[in-house]
Amino acid sequence: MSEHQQSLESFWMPFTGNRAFKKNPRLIDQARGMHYYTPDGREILDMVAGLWCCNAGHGHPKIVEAIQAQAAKMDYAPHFNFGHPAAFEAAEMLAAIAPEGLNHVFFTNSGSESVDTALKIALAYQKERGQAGRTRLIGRERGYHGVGFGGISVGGITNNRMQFSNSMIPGVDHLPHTHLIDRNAFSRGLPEYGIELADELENILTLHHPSTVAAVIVEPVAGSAGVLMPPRGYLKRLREICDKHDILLIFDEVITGFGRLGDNFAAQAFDVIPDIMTTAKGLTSGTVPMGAVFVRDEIYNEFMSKPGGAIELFHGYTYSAHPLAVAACKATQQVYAYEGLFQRAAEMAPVFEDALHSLKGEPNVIDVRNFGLMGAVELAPLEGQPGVRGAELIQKTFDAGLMIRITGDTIAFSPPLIVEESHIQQAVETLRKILRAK
Ligand code: PXG
Repeated sequence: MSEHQQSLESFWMPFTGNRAFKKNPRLIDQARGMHYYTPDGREILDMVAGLWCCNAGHGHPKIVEAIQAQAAKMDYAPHFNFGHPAAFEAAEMLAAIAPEGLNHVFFTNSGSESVDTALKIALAYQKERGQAGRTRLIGRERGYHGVGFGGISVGGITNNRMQFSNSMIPGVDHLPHTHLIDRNAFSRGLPEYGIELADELENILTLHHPSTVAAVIVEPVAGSAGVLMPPRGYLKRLREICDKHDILLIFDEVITGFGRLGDNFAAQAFDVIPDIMTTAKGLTSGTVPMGAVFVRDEIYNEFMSKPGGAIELFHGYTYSAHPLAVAACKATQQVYAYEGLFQRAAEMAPVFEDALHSLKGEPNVIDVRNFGLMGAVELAPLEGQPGVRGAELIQKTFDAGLMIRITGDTIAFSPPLIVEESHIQQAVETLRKILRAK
């Protein structure tokens, strides 16, 4: 074994074919603006914002400065029974851009922790308000809610579940996914067909009785499973059904939050307000791990209404509102606001849409879909070998100076919100060339 191969062996890489990667590593060690750089200095255009997270672009000087200054001032602060003023300021800043009524923020360190926190708050809330029988949770096929046991239980990606026996949390059902490629292929923006898929919720509720259900959790736009759009009217219909049966609606906005769809959150972009909202990623533009769960006033107040000063929620993390994350969060939110990046995403969305849809008709392209600065190009799988075509593309695009995200045979795009038209054209033309070269 060469020295080079040996040095990669200790790190068990997440969600990666370790053996294939370590035979042919794709290493990056610098990032600035829209680009990553390989150790030998090759420039890679980042069309996924790292992993859907670096919305302000890489190495923003204001965010870097804030993290450096905080590291020097106070390394760590416990938030069990003590408090760091900046954490309260960060929560207040977030409440100010949140959908109406979601004014309380619980800090975590990742999307997975945000999801588990949201599910626990939902269950505890039902108990607090005297509805202890509401224990069931409803997710959706092809949903991704991180990798905690709660998240994989409500999630609907088979591979992420089946390796772990039946150790899911009990009492979970799933709505059907919304990817109707036969009817909606090449939709621009929200697809026309499929609102009736929301009505499946009524059927699940009939089966178990609505009084047994605590919450429904969905991604407003499913990200990991290949950028699956909600059909027009679908999210509103889910909201109506939840309201009718007094069930909490949780939006997992880990990807869709912080400008990705051209508004603060998907809740605002789609004008459907959930009761709980999970976030991470863009919260700090990916610079320091952090998540935040936004909670509606009524839920928070239910916990706070009990007499006495005892602990209201038996939940929290050593690193909830870690000072470095808080500093990164505050600086990131300031950058988003001062630079108008969410607005910028909305302005670039039509350019992005036209560019992606220009790939219609290229070899093996069976769908193109987009909303805001989130998009996907789906390829026909190789006969009997789903995922192979997609996997090959990771290497081919990287060799051509482009970073994309692949799920199966679907190529996902979610560029930093600072993306310019020239970057979009470069990405699409690089991909077009690769698709044609066969
Ligand atoms: N919810 C959603 C909607 C996500 O997209 C998580 C929760 C979990 O977040 P953490 O921070 O625990 O990873 C995510 C994460 C991909 C990909 O392949 C997507 C995510 C993570 C890794 C890969 O598209 N999203």
